[in-house]
Amino acid sequence: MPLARSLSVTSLSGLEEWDEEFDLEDAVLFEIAWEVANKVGGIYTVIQTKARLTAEEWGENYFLVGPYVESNVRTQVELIEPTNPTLKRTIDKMNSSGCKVYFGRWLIEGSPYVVLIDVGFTAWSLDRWKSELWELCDIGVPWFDREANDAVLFGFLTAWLLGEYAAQCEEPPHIVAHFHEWLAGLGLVLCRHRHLPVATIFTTHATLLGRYLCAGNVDFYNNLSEFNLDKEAGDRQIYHRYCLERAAAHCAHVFTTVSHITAVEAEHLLKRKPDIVTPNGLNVKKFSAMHEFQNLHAQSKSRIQEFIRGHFYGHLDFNLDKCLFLFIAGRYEFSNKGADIFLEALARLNYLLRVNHSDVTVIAFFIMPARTNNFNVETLKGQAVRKQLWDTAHTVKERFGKKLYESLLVGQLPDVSKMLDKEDFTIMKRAIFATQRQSQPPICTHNMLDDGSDPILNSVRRIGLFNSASDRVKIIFHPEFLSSTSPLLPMDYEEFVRGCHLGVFPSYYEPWGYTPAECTVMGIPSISTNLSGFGCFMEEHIADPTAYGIYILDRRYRGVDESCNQLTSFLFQFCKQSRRQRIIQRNRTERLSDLLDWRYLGRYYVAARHMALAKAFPDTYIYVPHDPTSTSGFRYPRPASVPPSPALSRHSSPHHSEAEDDDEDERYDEDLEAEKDRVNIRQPFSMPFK
Ligand code: U2F
Ligand code: UDP
Ligand code: G6P
Repeated sequence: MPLARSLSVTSLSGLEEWDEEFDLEDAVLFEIAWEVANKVGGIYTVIQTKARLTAEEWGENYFLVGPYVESNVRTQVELIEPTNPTLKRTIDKMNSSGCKVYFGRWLIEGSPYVVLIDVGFTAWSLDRWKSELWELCDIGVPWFDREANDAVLFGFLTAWLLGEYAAQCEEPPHIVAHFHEWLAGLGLVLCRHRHLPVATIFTTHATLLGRYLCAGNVDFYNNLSEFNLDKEAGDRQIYHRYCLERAAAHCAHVFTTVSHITAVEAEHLLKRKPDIVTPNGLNVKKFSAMHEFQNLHAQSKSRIQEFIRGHFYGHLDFNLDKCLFLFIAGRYEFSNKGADIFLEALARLNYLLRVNHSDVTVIAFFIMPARTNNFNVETLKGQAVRKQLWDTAHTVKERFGKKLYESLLVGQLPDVSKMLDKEDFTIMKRAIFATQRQSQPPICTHNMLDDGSDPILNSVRRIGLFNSASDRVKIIFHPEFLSSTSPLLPMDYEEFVRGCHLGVFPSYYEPWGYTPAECTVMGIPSISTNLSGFGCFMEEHIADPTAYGIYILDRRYRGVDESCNQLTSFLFQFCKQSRRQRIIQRNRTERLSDLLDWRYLGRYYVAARHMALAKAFPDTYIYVPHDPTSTSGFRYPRPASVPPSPALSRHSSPHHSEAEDDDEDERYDEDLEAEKDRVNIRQPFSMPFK
């Protein structure tokens, strides 16, 4: 996701550079994924955000290879003639042999070149290629698995492309081909089988079996070494996909995955230990003004508040200024993403807030796409009513203003009792009557197709959080990804995240987890877990993650109920923070951005490529592994300044006013905090961890 910020950073504070002595002049890099210019999930974010850095390194010799999808090409790609003569010959040759291969620039940061292959155009070869695959490695792909059929076509076509490119080169080429995920993996297997002069890398972003097993309520991590893999894959009808994935992992010169936790999983489920972990980064740009992201929070928050005014019309019996917005977002995998324990924790939080007579109201958003039949009338009506009240207030204001003006024109102070006449009152009463409502504000914004069996709705029914007046926790389920063109909540996802107070991602299965990482670079605190790649990565690099607004839930060594209690306690602690403390915490969270920047994390991809080149072309390249102590990179020490926890926090100004939102005071405090913490971060690398 492009994270719009204004001024780019040129250096990463305190980060040691890796000194690479690799001459890549005559090498070319192909990066192959089904999600090149084609948004399906998290891999798109990886490729799209990393493109600028990789394009900077490889220049004209970097080509992304993906599927041709007309609707995507129309909006994201500028088709051009191939710039590289060898590639031009390759594409021409393929196109004259019954393929449809396009070349263009992907219109994203870094404008990388893309080679897009129309797999449907070559579908006539499917049966032939499937039988070749069977002859080659006994993998039989059933006709009804459309995705696997696409994987076969895409695999044979990418291997064709690479083979043709190698054949068209005048000098023996040095090609690196980096394949992502099982859908692209067959191309790699074929490259090795055909002995192409290609250094191959395979990155898995999750294992197929891991995802399936976890979704089925299995005690996954305690049984990693016990599973009968062939049987488990067969039972789930993914045996052929599993074979493709495992074959790619084993054939690759270099095998990588996105986190240490997925590395362990891959070792057991794919039977190969990854050679290197390549964590996912983001394209971070810094604002020139330090507080800009705080201002953006305030702006986006007020837009969410507007939506809430409409959604809760007739039931606005809580103080919007004391309202905290929490959210969970991502693929709708109810238990893998931890939506189950989030709901349970919300029920417990509701109880705690009530018995403690808290004046805070929590609104928890669930943004997870499900099958729907568009927005429901009740939610649309809410926004219409809000708009009508706004218009009414505006009309009365105009009439009031006119009378005031006329009175001033004749040199008289207005008679306040006559400023509003009968008609004004009628207009206003009518508007108020329109806001009467018999029902509670809806939980779900859409008409669900599977309402009766939907896991979120069923949990809400069970825990009884129905947005009633006495509840301190309200729930809004938006079963569609956000869009700025929505008639209901016209905000894109990035704006929405900025306006929230806390992202909650208590995943059980999460190889990396972009959502909490995105929160971090926007300065929004988040809850993740020690079963997510992101959570483990942050734990490794930060001495006291909680102080930086990175709450890491223990789902590894605790039972579900205990994890749920811990989550409730995180949420309750968060609700007890004052505005001042939240602002300080956001500043700290944002300061971690460099850690998640591709300019730092890109080095692991660089190392993987060098490793692969050295393995494939040992006469030309030598790979010297880095000293692990010098690759540990960032270490964020415990902030020396006041921790933003209500119990421990004290006011740093002796003449502090109790008014929470005294912005002057806030600025002073946060600047002081920032300065103290910055001084600490400057002495990073040898800090003992914890
Ligand atoms: C891993 O995530 P994946 O991208 O492999 O997950 P998928 O199941 O392939 O796709 C999930 C995405 O599907 C999209 C949505 C999700 O991000 O954008 N989607 C949608 O557009 N419409 C729908 O109705 C439902 C879903 C891994 F699991 C993560 O932890 C990693 O962060 C990621 C990148 O490495 O790879
Ligand atoms: N996302 C989005 N729109 C939304 C909600 C989420 O584009 O309304 C994106 C989010 O920015 C993130 C991705 O969906 O990049 C989810 O990625 P993550 O790695 O968290 O999980 P995945 O779904 O890939 O397993
Ligand atoms: C930002 C703004 C402040 C505002 C605050 C609200 O920091 O710059 O002006 O008071 O957000 O914070 P809150 O956590 O209450 O949304």
